[in-house]
Amino acid sequence: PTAPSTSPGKETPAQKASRMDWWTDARFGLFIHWGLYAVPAGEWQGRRGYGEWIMEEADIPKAEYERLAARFNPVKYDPDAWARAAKDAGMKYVILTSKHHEGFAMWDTQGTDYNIARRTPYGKSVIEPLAEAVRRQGLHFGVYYSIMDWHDPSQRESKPGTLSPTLIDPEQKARYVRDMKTELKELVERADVEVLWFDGEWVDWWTQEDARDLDAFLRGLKPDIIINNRIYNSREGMAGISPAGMPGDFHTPEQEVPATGLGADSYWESCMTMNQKWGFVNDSEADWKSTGVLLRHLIDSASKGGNFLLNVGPTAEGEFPQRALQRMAGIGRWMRINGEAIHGTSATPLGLLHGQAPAWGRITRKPAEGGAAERLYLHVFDWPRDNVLRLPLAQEVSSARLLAAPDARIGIDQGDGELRLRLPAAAPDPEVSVVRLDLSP
Ligand code: H79
Repeated sequence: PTAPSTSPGKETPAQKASRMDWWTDARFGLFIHWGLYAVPAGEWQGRRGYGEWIMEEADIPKAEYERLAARFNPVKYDPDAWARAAKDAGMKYVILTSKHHEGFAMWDTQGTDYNIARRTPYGKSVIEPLAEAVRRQGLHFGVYYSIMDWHDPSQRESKPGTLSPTLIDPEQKARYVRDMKTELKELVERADVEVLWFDGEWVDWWTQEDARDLDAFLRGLKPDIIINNRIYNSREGMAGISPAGMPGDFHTPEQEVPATGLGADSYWESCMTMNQKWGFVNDSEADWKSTGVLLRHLIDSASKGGNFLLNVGPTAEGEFPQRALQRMAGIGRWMRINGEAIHGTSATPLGLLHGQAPAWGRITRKPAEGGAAERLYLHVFDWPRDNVLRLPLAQEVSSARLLAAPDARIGIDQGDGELRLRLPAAAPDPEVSVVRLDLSP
């Protein structure tokens, strides 16, 4: 169970639920990792296999890395096209990297002159334009922000294998934290940021007191802001789970969907790449997950009560890679027919009996609302060989419909605490077919 996000006593679980309402309903968002690392695109001095960690992993000196800025000129950047792609994929929010571990700010900030407006031929911010485009599509907007900064003078030159740079000097740290606040305040105010997605918090100098102070500062700026758990240095591994009682609005499993979810009272979001890296890299089709695999991760997350944040790494010219667009379009085709089985749904105990998801697929649920019956959505990953889907359900079913084939006949047998659905001989959807069950009150 997750503790209330703000200081205990300031917000009840119901108040938190109401603040988190749009985010919980959304279930599906777009992550965008965009920074100077898109220029080398994963390759340095003839060696490949790097990603957005290239500065650290290829041990590039600050002065040399800075020169990438002169080559960052996203003349093809079309924020409306990005926002439309997100909307068409069925995503409800977008999180853009404002500043990754490399320390390069993607907006025109007073906090550091190491920013896109000052150092690149492009010469202007990319953040506010995306925030505006995203809102024109009716979506929500947030930013990623790294606490660790490989460029700032407060933090030593990167060394290979150094995940945790140590501060040189306490005065430098005080100045750095002031600059962080300047930057975050600008972002919240200029882009009306709804989610702050922190990362790089594991460095040894980032204390709980620092985090509490920043947390209070941000919530003071915007009381209904949503902040991930990584504002606090408390993560237990890549599973992204903070201990109970740790403030932060949601847990952040990275590159995985928790096998059994994280419990009914907890908020979480699994973030995942389509390929092997978060930033843009020159790679090949073999490095990419298929549309079907990504779709199943989205459904899996929703069925366990969590969100799915799917990442794209745009090129330094400002375009989403074709492979990313193809996958987003494929998921979007599925979502246009089956989106009601994702958006606004929650987990059901039936979907994780004895901690096990059904062998044939996943289940999401919508409570009875405004005259509508309680609904269960059966996401059939593997079509049953005998065309009969069995469910341990005693509650009476008033209708069963395939979202991809509303006119197809489904036979309903119920008895002995079991529901048996006689399905058509073939799955109507090549990826995942969804059966909508209306339950009698
Ligand atoms: O921005 C993307 C990546 O660049 C960044 N997070 C996503 C969203 C990231 N990916 N990998 N890492 C960061 C590696 C971090 C690994 C560790 Fe740790 C940091 C291992 C030990 C310290 C955090 C704390 C994870 C385990 C304990």
